[in-house]
Amino acid sequence: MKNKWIAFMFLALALVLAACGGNNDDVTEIENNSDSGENASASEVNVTATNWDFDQETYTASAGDVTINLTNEDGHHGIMIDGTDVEIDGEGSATATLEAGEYRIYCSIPCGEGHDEMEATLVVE
Ligand SMILES: [Cu+2]
Repeated sequence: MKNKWIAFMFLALALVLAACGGNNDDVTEIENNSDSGENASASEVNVTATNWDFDQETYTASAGDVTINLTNEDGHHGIMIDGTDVEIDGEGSATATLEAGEYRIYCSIPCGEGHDEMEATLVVE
């Protein structure tokens, strides 16, 4: 009779522990899902061009769908990105699916004496 009681207590304890463990696993899964959801969401890169510069030397984006938005603050410029189909003539947007890496952004329109210096780097993580 005493042995049966001890066995029952062990069983009850095991159930409680299993239930707690299960809950923790659920919480972890939910957190992981929301993280991967954020990574999968499209990222945007805003580039402002002037005579003759881009507003940043380095732009960063998350791997996946990356949308580039170009604004011409001064002069008329465009963007091309090496190794991608991205091509914006004047103001506008373009979206490309990019893998992690470094890409060279450069002005695609002969815009004057500083044209050759209009370069920036897009870092995709
Ligand atoms: Cu140019």
